[in-house]
Amino acid sequence: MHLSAHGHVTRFADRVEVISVSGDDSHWEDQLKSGWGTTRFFAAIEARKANSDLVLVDVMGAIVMSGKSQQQGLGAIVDTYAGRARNDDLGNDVSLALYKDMLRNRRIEEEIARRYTDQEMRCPVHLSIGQEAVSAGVCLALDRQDQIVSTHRAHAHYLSKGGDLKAMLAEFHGKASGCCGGRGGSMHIFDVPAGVLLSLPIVGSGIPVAAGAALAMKQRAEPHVAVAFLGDAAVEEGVFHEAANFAVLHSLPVIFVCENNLYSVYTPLKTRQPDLPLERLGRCHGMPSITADGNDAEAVLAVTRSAVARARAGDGPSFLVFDTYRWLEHCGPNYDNDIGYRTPAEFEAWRGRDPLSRMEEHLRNNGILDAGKIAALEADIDSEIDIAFKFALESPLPGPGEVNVYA
Ligand SMILES: Cc1ncc(C[n+]2csc(CCOP(=O)(O)OP(=O)(O)O)c2C)c(N)n1
Ligand SMILES: [Mg+2]
Repeated sequence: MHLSAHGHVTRFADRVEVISVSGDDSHWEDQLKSGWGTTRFFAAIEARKANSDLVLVDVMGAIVMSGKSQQQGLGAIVDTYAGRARNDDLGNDVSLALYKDMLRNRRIEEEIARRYTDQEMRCPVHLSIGQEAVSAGVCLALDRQDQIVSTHRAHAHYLSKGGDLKAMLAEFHGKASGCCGGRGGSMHIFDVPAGVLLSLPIVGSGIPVAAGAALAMKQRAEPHVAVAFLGDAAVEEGVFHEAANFAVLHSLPVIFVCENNLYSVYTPLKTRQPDLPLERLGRCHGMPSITADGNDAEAVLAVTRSAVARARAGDGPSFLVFDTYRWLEHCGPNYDNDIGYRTPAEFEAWRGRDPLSRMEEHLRNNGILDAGKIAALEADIDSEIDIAFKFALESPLPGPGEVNVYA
């Protein structure tokens, strides 16, 4: 068997765990820990010996292959899995799709930031610049009929899932053509046909809605999954734990995606939580839980695919933690590194791990992208953005007749 490393992907290396491999199988342990640790799939495998069985489990804990060590051996098991993994290999098309999605979201949000001081958008904006790999990787793992529920920081989730850009920008401008008829603003964007069920700014409040959507899917025997996006602050809300418990109990097809950008507004995670991995909070409810590099769209995609497969197979929820970093201020278009709640060194370290540049470098190195192709992609995106802003600016405001009186 020959396994070729794909070069740049080393991120799951710390997930490789080989327990009690002995005798004839010991050389596979070295393979898993070293050579294969640099390939994107084999590094995602844990090999463990349960009683006399050798078992390979994927990153979400699902058993992908098992066999008696004497009869089959770990090598044979891994060989078999290798065939399956190769069929699943991400490939350049997928990497390019992730890149395009991140580039589009980056440029849309940069343009929102640039135009914000025009005061035509009168709602708050929570930008995700720096965090684009999470929405790109998660949403590429989903089908259109799968549903997501988002937060106050919703733009990238909405766009990656296929939400309509014109309706989003019109909403930011308070226009009747906005996705909420101009009355919701940036924190209430939704697009049901695209599977963006809703976004909600009350921290944690979307989580049970996603669990409810998953319950409906299960009751209707639909093969879909629901995703709850949440920030690191939302795991501190009781409702996260209620929804997690309910989802595990009823084996719901829901994935809890925690975007850990280390801050709740200005308050760092380390002053809010003990120094323990956030993923334990999913595991303690009894669901497979994992932390991955949230600035690596391919890693996000691979982990999410595994969770989606579990959910579609009826095996229940998963908790995914993606470590990432917001570049701009919590709310608004500016950098706020001068106000002292985070250090310039921390910011620069994270900016050095820019998910977009990392993917660009990978694609350039593989001969998929060059300066000309990037410029062409940027021009297409910019023209789409111009058209959408023009639509938003020229759309009428809602009339008095569209006001609903609830009291
Ligand atoms: C229940 C509740 N408490 C407080 C707030 C005010 N608030 C808005 S966003 C936010 C921080 C959320 O942090 P996190 O969930 O980590 O998401 P991030 O902003 O980092 O993306 C807070 C405290 C709120 N909207 N809802
Ligand atoms: Mg946060």
